[in-house]
Amino acid sequence: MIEILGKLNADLSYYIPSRFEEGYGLNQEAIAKIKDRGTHLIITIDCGSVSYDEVEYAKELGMDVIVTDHHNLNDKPASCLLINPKQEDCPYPEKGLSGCGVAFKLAQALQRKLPKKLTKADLNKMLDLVAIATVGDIVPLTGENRTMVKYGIRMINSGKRSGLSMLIKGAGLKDGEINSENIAYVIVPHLNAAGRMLSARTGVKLLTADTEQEWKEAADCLLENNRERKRIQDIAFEEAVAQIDECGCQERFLILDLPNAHEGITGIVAGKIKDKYNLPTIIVTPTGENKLKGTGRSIEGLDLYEMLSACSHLFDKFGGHAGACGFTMDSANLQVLREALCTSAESRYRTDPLLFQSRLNIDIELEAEELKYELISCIEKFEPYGHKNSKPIIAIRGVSLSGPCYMGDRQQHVRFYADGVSCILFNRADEFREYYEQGRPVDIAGYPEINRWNGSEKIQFMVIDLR
Ligand SMILES: [Mn+2]
Repeated sequence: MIEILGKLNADLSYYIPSRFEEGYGLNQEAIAKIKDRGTHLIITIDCGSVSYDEVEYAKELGMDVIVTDHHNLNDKPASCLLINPKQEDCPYPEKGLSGCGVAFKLAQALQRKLPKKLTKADLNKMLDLVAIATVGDIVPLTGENRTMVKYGIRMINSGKRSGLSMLIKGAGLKDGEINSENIAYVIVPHLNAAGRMLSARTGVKLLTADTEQEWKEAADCLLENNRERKRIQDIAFEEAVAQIDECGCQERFLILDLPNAHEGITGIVAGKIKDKYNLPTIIVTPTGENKLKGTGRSIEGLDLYEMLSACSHLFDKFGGHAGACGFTMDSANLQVLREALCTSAESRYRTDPLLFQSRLNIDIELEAEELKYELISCIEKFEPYGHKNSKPIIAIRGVSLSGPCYMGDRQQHVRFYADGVSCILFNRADEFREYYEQGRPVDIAGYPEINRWNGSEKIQFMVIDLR
């Protein structure tokens, strides 16, 4: 919006609410500050659609408000120009747009009205940002989102946004060869970590500045900050694992007390612990006097929001959805909450023990000799992969493995052959050692890739699991 409206000579400034002090939505203090800057019109992006009172306040102060958003309307909608495909009477067919995707729709509408001032090329140049935001907002990579991400990745790879290119190179990725996984696991975390640890404005500077000096400063700042984020996140993760190992408990719900963890990373750590143990996980940290802040992540099929709703009397505030929740409460209530959630998870376990078993969804079974270039290039046509459009997982049953070759500084990776197909398994080499050393037939699951190296091309199968 800053770039698009900037082309219309608009007199602009932007405001990003601090996730710690303000939360994500509109708030009165922010609106008052924005008014003091001499603002006449506020356009919100991805800040929710139900800030009725806040929008009324802005109107009282004499400002107009346009809300662009993609969240569910679970309360009284703001009474102003509201652009959100999830509104009941909105005919727009793509309901899964990201917050940025909706802003892009506004940009497209402006371009149609003002074709002399804004060109379609101006819009296309924005698609790199739409791609990053669409992947980062974890909306389905299907329909229009997938199309925008596909062309947005081409825009990223054109290298035209120099600040972004600097970040890409600084993070050790190959400029010009970025895919959706690189966006999800490298680019987004760098931008995201700035909002978690310092200020989201650094990311905006990287993407909108126009001097070499500013790009470099922003890129260096994001790289350094992300290293720091990773460092404290790893410490918190180790602490959490130690806590679980120490208590040796058999609970079906993990509630971990990490008093030293930075609140910007507890959500990520809760997610990693949930993945490691396949159990719903909440991490609590102290906040203010005798108060706790909790962040939870749940496994598929277990609705965390519903479980916390049953304990709502224990919280000062709580919110979220099936997979992720947050709350604040009196420290004194922690023990009661722990017992309630463990009891509830235990009863779910008794009725459905499989719920707590990690599962791998196989899309298709093939024979080893069916892994051909034609098949692989066919599978590539479904890219970019991501949320709700995951890479197809192939199972090959009853293959014998041979020729293991260990790699990595701790020999944690392994290459081997499965009925003549070259395979690679990352990080879990040790876990399956007997499989490739005994030659007994096993089932493998993963996906084929074309390994391009020194001008030659070879098919290799990326193994993600064996049995
Ligand atoms: Mn959003």
